[in-house]
Amino acid sequence: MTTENQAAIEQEKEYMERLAKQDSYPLWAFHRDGDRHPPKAAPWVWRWKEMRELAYEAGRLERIKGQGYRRALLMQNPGLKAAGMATPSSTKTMSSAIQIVWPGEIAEAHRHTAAAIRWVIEGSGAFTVQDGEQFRMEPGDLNLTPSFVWHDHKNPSDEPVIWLDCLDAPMVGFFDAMFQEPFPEDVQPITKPDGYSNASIGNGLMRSVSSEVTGRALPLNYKWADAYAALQAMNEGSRYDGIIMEYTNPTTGGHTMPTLACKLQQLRPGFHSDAHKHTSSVVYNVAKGSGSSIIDGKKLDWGFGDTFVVPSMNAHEHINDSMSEDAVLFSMSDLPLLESMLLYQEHHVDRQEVTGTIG
Ligand code: GTQ
Ligand code: FE2
Repeated sequence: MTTENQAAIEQEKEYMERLAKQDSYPLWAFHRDGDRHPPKAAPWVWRWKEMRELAYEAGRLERIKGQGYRRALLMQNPGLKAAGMATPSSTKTMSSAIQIVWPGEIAEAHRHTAAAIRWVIEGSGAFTVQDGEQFRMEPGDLNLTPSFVWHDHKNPSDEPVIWLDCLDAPMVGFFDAMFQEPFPEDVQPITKPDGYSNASIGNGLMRSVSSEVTGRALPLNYKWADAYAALQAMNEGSRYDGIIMEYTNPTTGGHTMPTLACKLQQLRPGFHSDAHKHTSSVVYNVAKGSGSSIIDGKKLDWGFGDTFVVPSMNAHEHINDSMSEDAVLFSMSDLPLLESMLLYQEHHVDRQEVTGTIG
């Protein structure tokens, strides 16, 4: 190194110190020292067997009782955890949890700016109450808790009920728009007849002429039998996803909620998808059957109840090896927000060579 270079380096160092005193940083140095590692989510899986056992244990923990909160186990992405992301999240944009509602128990009423979905995995005796209407929740049902809707859960049956919660909380937190408030009572009064919200949208085919189309999501319940029948009746699929349909917002015909898109997809016997990657991140839960996905070159075998994530821009393809049984995946993604920012991109890639495994 010449003395001249050495002098230049010293000079810049001294200059940068003066910039730091002004809370400033030179863009050229930021680009040049390009080995920064932004927190990156890893493709990952949380196994149903383990999460179910841990949920049951949480159900028996005394200390949680009466604390107005939820027996929910957040599934924390190890990539984000390692990078020091403060909120335990499954992807950069979504948090998800396995929640158990113990027999006879209520999860007290509250509301928050973050929107949530519940995807029921096991048990059929629980209800969620949303803005005065109660919804019975059974395995394979999807229930929406849109932003700022009052909600409490209850399980008057004698069997635990377990569901997957998914929230847009990391996105809401990014905007510093996260807040929450408790309802004055443990449970909210039921002020609407059963089926009220579904009736207000003519089961998805009609709209009340007195209602405004606002884009706001309703706290709807989508039944497993209806969603699965829709897939069975469908004959056109995607080369990347097999038979795939979105749970639509019936008032707009668009995405499930303003921030989250929920989909159900069927991999028919023997199906091996093509591979692609996209800017949206996806949380999956296995609804039926078994199979595998190759994500970023690593093979992940999955079966009923497993939750796994495909982070943004990770190449992925899905496989159903069974020649007799179909496989069904429920998924949730941040697609709506990416689309509204014109940031959604999708790219075809070659089918991947397997270089490792996940889980
Ligand atoms: O059930 O209301 O997993 O408020 C995280 C936050 C569940 C809920 C979660 C919540 C809930
Ligand atoms: Fe909540």
